[in-house]
Amino acid sequence: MDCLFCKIVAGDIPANKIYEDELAVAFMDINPQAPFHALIIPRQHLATLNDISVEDREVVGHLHWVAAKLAADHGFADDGYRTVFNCNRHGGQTVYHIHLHLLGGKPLGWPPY
Ligand code: DGP
Repeated sequence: MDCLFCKIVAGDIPANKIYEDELAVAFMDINPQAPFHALIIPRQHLATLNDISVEDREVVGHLHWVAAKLAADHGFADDGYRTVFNCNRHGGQTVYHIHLHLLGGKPLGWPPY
């Protein structure tokens, strides 16, 4: 499958990986939008949030658990952070393998426009 993030999971394309387990891989975003900006992705290919099924609930929930763990491990859990899934064109999705953005390390603006 010609998927950039599947290639990062497989190790065929380098990435600054900061966490891996049986379900998920996390690595630093190549174009950071905050002092800390990681992407947390499932090992399995799921193109968009619209493609998840009831069987995928565990892995999608797990991505959030990894986000909270990384925020704690990197020392910004108490200050706070943001997690975001972008979906399709209006959501600003550019890579079609779901990824949870984890942004932290500064006060973040809202709303995002
Ligand atoms: P989105 O717009 O939500 O689909 O986010 C895609 C993110 O992926 C974007 O913030 C930049 C990041 N990205 C794209 N290509 C690469 C890559 O090759 N390596 C890494 N580490 N991040 C990438």
